[in-house]
Order: sequence, then C-alpha cells, then structure tokens
Amino acid sequence: MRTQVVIVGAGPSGLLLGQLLHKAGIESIVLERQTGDYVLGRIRAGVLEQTTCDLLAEAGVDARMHAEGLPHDGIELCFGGARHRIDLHALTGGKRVTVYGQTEVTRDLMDARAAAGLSTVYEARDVALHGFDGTAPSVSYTAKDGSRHSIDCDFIAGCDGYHGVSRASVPPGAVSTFEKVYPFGWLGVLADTTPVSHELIYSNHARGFALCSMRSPTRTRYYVQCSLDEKVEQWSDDAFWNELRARLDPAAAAALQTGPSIEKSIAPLRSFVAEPMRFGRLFLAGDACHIVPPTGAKGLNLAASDVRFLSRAFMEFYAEKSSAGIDHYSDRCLRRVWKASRFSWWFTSLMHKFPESGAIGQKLQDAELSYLVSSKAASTALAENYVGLPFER
Ligand code: FAS
Ligand code: PHB
Repeated sequence: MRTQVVIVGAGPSGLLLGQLLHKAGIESIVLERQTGDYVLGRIRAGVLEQTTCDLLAEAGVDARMHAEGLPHDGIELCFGGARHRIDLHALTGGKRVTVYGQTEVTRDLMDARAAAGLSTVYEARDVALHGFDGTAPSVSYTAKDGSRHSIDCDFIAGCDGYHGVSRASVPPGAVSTFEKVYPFGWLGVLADTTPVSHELIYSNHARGFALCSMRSPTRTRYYVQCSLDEKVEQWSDDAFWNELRARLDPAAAAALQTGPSIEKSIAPLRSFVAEPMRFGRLFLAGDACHIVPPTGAKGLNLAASDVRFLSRAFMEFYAEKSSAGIDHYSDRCLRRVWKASRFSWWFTSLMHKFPESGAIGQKLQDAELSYLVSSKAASTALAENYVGLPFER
C-alpha cells in the first residue's frame, strides 16, 4: 500500500489532521490501536478555544459544535467561601470559549472521515515506523485478522499520544524531554444532572481543588483533587458529591444537583514536553509530544494548534513544493507549547493544595487570588491565556 501521509492515532489530533489534509486533496491512512468505541469512551477535555473552533470549521465538522456547543464568556474562581467572576469576553476584547466535549469532537471527526470514505484502520496492532530518517518512510502493522501490512508514504504523523509508538521510535539521543509530575490527581465524574452554575467554577479550598464543568445543560463534569494512591473504587458517588460540596461556596454547595455517575476516573497530572517535534519525515503532534495539567483546559487545544501548523506545512509541501512549513514546524509549535505549558503550570500551582508547601503555601495562594480578582492587569493575563493566545504571524 502507498499513501502520502500515514497518521498514527485516531484521537482528535490524528482525525483532525486527516480531515484537514483531505480538504486539501492530500491522502492519508489513519492507524488506531483501539476500537472506535473505545476511543469515544475516553472522557477527556471539555473546553475549546476559538482557534480550535475555527479549525473545526475549516475541517467542515463544526455544525454540531455550533448547534450544541455552549459559548462561555466567563469563568468563576471560588476561594475564601466566595466566587469571583473573570469576565473573559470583556477582558480579551470579545473572545470566548466553547464548552463542547472532546468525545463529541472526536465523534464528529470520525463521522466525517467515514462519510468521505477515508481509510481508518482500527485495532491495528504492532504499529512500527521505518525509514523516517530518509526520504522513503513506511509504517507496518498487524490487522485485527492477524495479517501483516506495510504502507509506503511521504510523511508519518505521530498523533498517538503520550504512550504511543511514534516518540518511542525516535533514537533516545535525538529527543530531549522535560517533565514535572504533580503530587496529586483529578477524580472526575460525569453525570446527567443540571450544572451547578452556567459557567465553570474553579475552586481553591483547604481540602483541595475542585472544578465544576459541564457537557450540556443536562450533563455535568466535575473534578476533585485527590492523592495519587487513591483508587476510583474507593470513591462512592455519595462520597464524591459530599467532597465536592465541601469544596464549594455555600450558594454552589446548596445548588449542587447530584445523581448517579455515568463515568468515574482518576487522571494523573503532569507537565511534559518533548523537543524537537520533527525527526526527518516523522512529525509528532498533540499528546505524543506534550502533556499539560488539565487545569488550564489546554491539552486538546494545543493538539489542535500543532495540527494547524502541520496541516499547513504539508499543504505547502504538496501545493507549492516548499519545505518552509515543514522546516519551521517544530520551533513554531514549541513557542506556543511552552507558553501553554507555563499557563497550565501556573494555574495548577495557584489552585491546588500542595501539602509540602505548609500553611504558608495556602496563605500565598490566598494573597495571589485576592490580587488576581482585584487587578484588571492580572485578570487580563489570566483571561488572554485561558481563551488562547493569538497565533504568531
Ligand atoms: P490522544 O491520546 O487523545 O489520542 C492518541 C490515540 O493514539 C489514541 O486513540 C490511542 O489509542 C492511539 N495510539 C496510541 N498508541 C498507538 C499505537 N502504537 N498505534 C496506533 N494507535 C495508537 N485536556 C483538556 O483540555 N481538558 C481535560 O480535562 C483533559 N482531561 C484529560 C484526562 C486524561 C485521562 C487524559 C489522558 C488527557 C486529558 N486531557 C484533557 C488531554 C487530552 O484531551 C489530550 O490533550 C487529547 O486527547 C490529545 O489528543 P491526541 O493528541 O489525539 O492524543
Ligand atoms: C472539562 O470539562 O472536562 C474541563 C473543563 C475545564 C478544564 C478541565 C476540564 O480546565
């Protein structure tokens, strides 16, 4: 088999890249280790930056996002028993975010790829990358019937996440990694209940961080900070709702509607960046080369940002025979990746309980939060990072 671009991974990065390339007349084959249902079953991001929404429109998959997505003009910070609104829209000259789950983005991309009759190989095992340090790379894999296949291509896009094969295929000396592991995780619950508020609430509390989010007017997504040695089986629904309620202001605690969880999971938090993001004819995008703590809602949006740069680089190569985009892909992405990583680290450090920081740690956080909500300059800095920094020219 032969194609122009082999995309490893059918998460949002891989599927969005495939769709943008298809729109530009560039062929791709997507190889995915899991089944489509498994990919859709992973509950992850919930907030889209405007630039991500614009990219979904460019890919022709924004109809349902516009119909069902929830535009949000602000977020609330909860601390000291009270909530303080950050007016994203006013502080950023009219920008906003859209609440629309990653599961729905992935479903829209899957449907579009299938409708276009494009090739996605699910349950592809033993994917292996070959010859990407030359000009004739290929990718081999075992199909679910056990047959072995090889695909010749011009480029390989490694969109296979943190545990994928693509970054692991790069000679260790060729990649530099930077990692910070946080001493806690997020216990997340999905429930068919009415959101406690119409906007997201980020809570800094002596018992730990909490986040009130949503997927629709009737489906909520809540998180509480938990220790890394906790198991999701230890948390009954009642225990979760009581802990969440204890970390909110009195009005939100009183308004909280509880119900049976339809998904419950614990995610670890880390900051991770791999440099560079290009190795010959292999290009890494999304979680394959960076992970941010979800506090700043940047993970999915950074993946979309990489895909924006990579899709344009491939378009330039094929349409204009120019390698400028390809040659500058990594440094362009990394400038944006590090700024989003810094914001995600800062917001995580501000909102979470760090036992090792002692009593002074909470006092310093309280002081910064009090300054943040009383300073237009500080609130603007939060707002412009939260809605997504503009793309450099
Ligand atoms: P993904 O990991 O989504 O997709 C990679 C795909 O590659 C997967 O489908 C995988 O099965 C496949 N793959 C892996 N190895 C392979 C191989 N060898 N061969 C073939 N296929 C292979 N972001 C937020 O903004 N907010 C959040 O609240 C949030 N919560 C998260 C919770 C968890 C538990 C995790 C892990 C991430 C979370 N994220 C969140 C970040 C998340 O949304 C990612 O940024 C997003 O999934 C990135 O998409 P991809 O780069 O496509 O990677
Ligand atoms: C979510 O809805 O899953 C979500 C929203 C905002 C975040 C993290 C997760 O910062």
